Amino acid sequence: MFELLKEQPKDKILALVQTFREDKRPGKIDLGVGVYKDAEGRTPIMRAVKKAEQLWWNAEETKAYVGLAGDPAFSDAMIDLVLGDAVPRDNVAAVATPGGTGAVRQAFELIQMANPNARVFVSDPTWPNHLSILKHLGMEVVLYRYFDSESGSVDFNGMLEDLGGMRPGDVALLHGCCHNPTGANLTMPEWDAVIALLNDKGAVPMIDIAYQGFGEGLEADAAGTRAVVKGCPEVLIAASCSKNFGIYRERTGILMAVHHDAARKALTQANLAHLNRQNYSFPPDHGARLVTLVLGDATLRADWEAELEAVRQGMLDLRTQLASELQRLSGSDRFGFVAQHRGMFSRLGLSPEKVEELRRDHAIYMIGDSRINIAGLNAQTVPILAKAIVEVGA
Ligand code: PLP
Ligand code: TYF
Repeated sequence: MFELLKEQPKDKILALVQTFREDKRPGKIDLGVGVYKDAEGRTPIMRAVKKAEQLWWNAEETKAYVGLAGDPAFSDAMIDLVLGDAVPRDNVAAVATPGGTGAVRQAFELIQMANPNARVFVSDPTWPNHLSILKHLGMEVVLYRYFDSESGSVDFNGMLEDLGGMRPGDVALLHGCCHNPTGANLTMPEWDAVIALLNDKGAVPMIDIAYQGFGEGLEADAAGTRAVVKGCPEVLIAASCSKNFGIYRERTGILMAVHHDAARKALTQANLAHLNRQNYSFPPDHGARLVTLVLGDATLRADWEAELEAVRQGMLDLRTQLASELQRLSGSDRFGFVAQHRGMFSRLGLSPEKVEELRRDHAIYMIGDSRINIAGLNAQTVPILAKAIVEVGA
């Protein structure tokens, strides 16, 4: 049987992690995978998370199963974090999932169960796993224009034009904030225009929010999602705790399904639990527990928010420094968008050949589409990157 298996396409982001590890050159710079790193290149356990872990080590009395949906207290805390008071709690069905990826996967499966004819409209470009999971599930994908690589900003006219082709019941996958891979995001008036268009078309928004707190701040980063929830009758939201709590390997995420009408919620909730049961029964608990503890304790929460804010500010400073260094060395404003982008990523708009040259001649690793992870830089490596970009003539 096994001989019938076919080779599968590699995850280019994870493949780059391996190539970087094998590179023996001192001073090599990793701007690849989207993992936060501090100025020393470490991915620290956040203080409040560590504290919650210590508290829980003492308090935990059993490892017996939780429920199929995970602990309802986790759902309550996350719904509050992501949606605030945009919608009554009673209108939201939710299940814990293994990471944001688990939530994305369950959302696509739910769409397929509800409406096998739904097409999923996906930004061009998007996180590669969106496309590979949709392909794996055999779902129809339609790309919508999103990024203008000349200006480094959102091609909003193109986006609206392409979303204009949606049919009732189609799904529009939107990044809640900190678009991966481009770093270019919608303004509030643009969110409002998308909401109006989706309602006009009878299409359903699905929001993937994996970087809340990394862009403009916890509240501002959720503003687009909250506007959608207020403005559209039905919304799916896949949220990840990997980045903003720094608990990548604990696999912590949540899928929310927002209803206009609370009476409809029970059926969706039962379907979400059913989906969890078919795929892995119970979602992981440890990371969800830490998140619940941190969000539920005023002191831990304040410390977490402060540390997250420092992380965000650090990335903003690196953006400003990189944009001005590129301006200084190239004498042009071409890369000014780096300071306007938000989140961990910016797509620089370099050709694959230039990306390869940077790797070969300068030991600087970025994804082939010229996406950089800003957090892979520090004050010392920003000038090195800027000089190399100018040197390869990008
Ligand atoms: N969605 C996007 C756009 C992402 O960049 C990520 C990244 O890690 C995720 C979802 C989910 O991550 P995880 O499954 O590690 O929570
Ligand atoms: O885009 C990124 O780099 C992050 C991390 O299969 C990631 O989202 C990368 C690849 C992958 C899962 C997560």
